[in-house]
Amino acid sequence: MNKVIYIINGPNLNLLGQRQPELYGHETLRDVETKCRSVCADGFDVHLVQSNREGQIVDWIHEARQRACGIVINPAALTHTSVAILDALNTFEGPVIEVHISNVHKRESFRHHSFVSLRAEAVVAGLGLDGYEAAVRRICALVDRRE
Ligand code: CA2
Repeated sequence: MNKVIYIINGPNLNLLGQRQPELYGHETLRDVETKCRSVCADGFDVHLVQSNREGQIVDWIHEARQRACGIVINPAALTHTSVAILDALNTFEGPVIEVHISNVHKRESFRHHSFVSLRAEAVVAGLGLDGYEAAVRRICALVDRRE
């Protein structure tokens, strides 16, 4: 059976490819899912989801506890505010990697703090959409190493 990596995306990321391409690129989340699937190691698959609601993201993290071997998460603005997402991630046993499309450290100071970083094995910021692929490759390596 395939080992599934959940790729969870937060508020406004459904607009990828439609607005602010200078900051967030020209590709859509579906493009991200296809590219991530193509870089998975043998025996792995990805499941990409997006919501504008914090509670839905918490629910998907709970679902991942049973169904996923790792989580790649871009919580978007909730990165900087959500203790609920951090608490949910702390109940997940596999590796977690936090992704930001933009370099949050080059932006406003309120984007410099992340609750999710307290749980993440790694943080990728500023690689554009390539950051998702880097995170998926790393999760595959970490999961294979743990087995
Ligand atoms: O750089 C990132 O990936 C962010 O997580 C993006 C968030 C921002 O609040 C974080 O500080 C950094 C914003 C997501 C907005 O997504 C859009 C996508 C396309 C067009 C407009 C917004």
